[in-house]
Amino acid sequence: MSDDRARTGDRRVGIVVGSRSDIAAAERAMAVLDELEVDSEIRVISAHRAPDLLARFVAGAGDRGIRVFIAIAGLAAHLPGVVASQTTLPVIGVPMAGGVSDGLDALLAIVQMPKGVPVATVGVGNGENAALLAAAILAVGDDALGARLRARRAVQAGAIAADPANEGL
Ligand code: RP5
Repeated sequence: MSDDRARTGDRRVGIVVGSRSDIAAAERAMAVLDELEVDSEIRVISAHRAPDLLARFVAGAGDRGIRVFIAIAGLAAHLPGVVASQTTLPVIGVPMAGGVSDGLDALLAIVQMPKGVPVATVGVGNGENAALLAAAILAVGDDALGARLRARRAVQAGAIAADPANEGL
């Protein structure tokens, strides 16, 4: 984080996990955001065990500069929907593995938000894609960030082109 942003406390992405057991996915998301020079914060707040704290987190997020949420949860995985119910900022849900069908339960819970309150959904455990989608949303109003995203794509494509299996293509 730059000194300026540290001073203003401007965290553009709010990452929240339903349990400490989900923290690795949050850290993967934060690492991608760091790489793209997007500030973020990680909070550990269960939607059902600490609903008042979650409401305070969402209500105060705008003042901390948060413009996009990433909400990560397993099992009933209601956290992303509960966050989305309290804000019109974009919410990206990350379902976590575990439960009766090892993440399919959480995936369906998040992707099947009833109409009226949307949650964007990425793959099970895919904190990286949640971060990239959050950055893409922010890049709509930030050309420099858009350029960093394009550069990252170019690096990815270059690495695949450089695979010895692709010699001559
Ligand atoms: C959800 O239940 C959490 O998001 C976590 O994925 C799952 C299990 O939570 P713990 O029992 O580990 O706290 O609320």
